[in-house]
Amino acid sequence: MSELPRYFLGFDSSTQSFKATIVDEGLKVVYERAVNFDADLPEFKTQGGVHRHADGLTVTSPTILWVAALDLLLERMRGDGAPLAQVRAISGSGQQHGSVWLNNKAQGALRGLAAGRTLREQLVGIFSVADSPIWMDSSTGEQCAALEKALGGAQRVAELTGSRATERFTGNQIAKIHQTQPQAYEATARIALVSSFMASLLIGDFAPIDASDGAGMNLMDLRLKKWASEALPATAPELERRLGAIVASHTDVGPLHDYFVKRHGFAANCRVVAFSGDNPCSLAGLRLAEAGDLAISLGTSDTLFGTLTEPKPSASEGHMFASPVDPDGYMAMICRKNGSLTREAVRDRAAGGSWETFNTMLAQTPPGNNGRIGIYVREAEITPPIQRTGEYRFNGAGRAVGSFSNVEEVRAVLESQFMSMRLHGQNVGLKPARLIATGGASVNPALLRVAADVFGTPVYVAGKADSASLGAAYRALHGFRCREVGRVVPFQLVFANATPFRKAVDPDAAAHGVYTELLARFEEVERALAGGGAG
Ligand code: 5FX
Repeated sequence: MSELPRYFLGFDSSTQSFKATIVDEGLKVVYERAVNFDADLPEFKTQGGVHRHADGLTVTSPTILWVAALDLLLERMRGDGAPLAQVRAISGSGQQHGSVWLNNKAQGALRGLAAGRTLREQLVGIFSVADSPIWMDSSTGEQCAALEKALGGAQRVAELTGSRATERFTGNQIAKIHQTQPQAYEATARIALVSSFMASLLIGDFAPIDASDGAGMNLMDLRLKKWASEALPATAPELERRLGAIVASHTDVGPLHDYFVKRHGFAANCRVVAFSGDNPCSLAGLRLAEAGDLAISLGTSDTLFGTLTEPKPSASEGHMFASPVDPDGYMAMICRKNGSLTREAVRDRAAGGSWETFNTMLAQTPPGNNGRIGIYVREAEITPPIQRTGEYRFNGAGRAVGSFSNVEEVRAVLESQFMSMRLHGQNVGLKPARLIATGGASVNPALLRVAADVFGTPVYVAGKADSASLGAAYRALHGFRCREVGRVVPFQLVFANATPFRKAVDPDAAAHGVYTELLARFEEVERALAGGGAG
């Protein structure tokens, strides 16, 4: 009797959508599908998956939206005939830092899920805070200052947790909720991350937080991978019992709940592997194994990341996380908030909303834009921290100017994004030998050309733009293998036979030289803005 193929499913609960990718044991993608929050679940009235609040700093998403999206996506998958009954393990990715606030009815409701009713109907009453603060929130400046004061400064917080106190990081969001909604905090039995919450739905119980996503909270001792005993009381009282355990990212967290077997047609022996953050999952999906392999993810936020054997925490920028694929390793990352939405705003204004026109216009100016530098802060920026939104332009002589021509503008936005990533990546120990591009914007060759020239390295593209859900599927396979043999299997063995990435573009040495020369002036301009000055 021939055995049926075994499949591995990765979910990605991202800012704007919920996606699924299924791979076979040879890592071939056999199925993909997505639900878009704004378009497919319009009753939640999100824009780009989120609600922006009137203060301009607070950003949340209705938590029940993610619950509804899981059932909707699974219904679509079943309708498509996706091989759900042959999925042997599921893992997932969640937008980092977002928190889910569960009350004392939550665990019972999760355990008792009945297949005859939707998740949304059964779980609508389990939240102590209905709207999850997400990574775009920058409203916790006060709480960050208090944490740094309590722990002995920014460098000390970075040494302990991997990052200085950071506004979107979950611990500071927890401190804010404790201070502003004390009754809701009191009524909270468990605080989950988006990642561990989605895993909780699947196992029908509270799922642990994995060490890689746990590092994005300012609460975990980065080296010990345990809750940092000094950080917890400086954040909120009786926090440890509300956070549950931290596990290594490859850990099997339990069997799939019967709800999904009965309602959606999974097999009863399907396992769930700890979910992790979207950037950690992308690191897995992009198979970043060699030092010098850096990923550049071009999405709602732009991130640059790679693996390190020793963390180099910095008080001024970037983040160190635990590796999602090696319990002894680390990953370094920088995150820019002004990514796709900022590029698109310039495209809409200067190139009539068309990428084709944008690319044609880009070819009309030389690399370096004749010394022009533009810094576009549509949203308060994370790297470097620039709170004041606005657009800042400087001519070749370094003087502030009010505007650029349209062709100069399209080049300026890309060059400043990539120069900023080069500069700050270098500051956190990321030394590029090649870049692997992913995310929605990685399909644009003109954009990759600018990246290659700025960094001076070839740029490869992952076949699929969506590396987070793919990485989650790889991690499902990795966790499944580790459980099968009862020890940690090197992640490299999981992808040993996968098709290599395609090289999209080689750098042009002359153009790279122009950017290297421009970088010192770019750094000065950026530093002045981050320090509160403006053009
Ligand atoms: C990383 O620190 C971030 O805040 C973002 O990249 C989110 O993870 C996007 F989901």
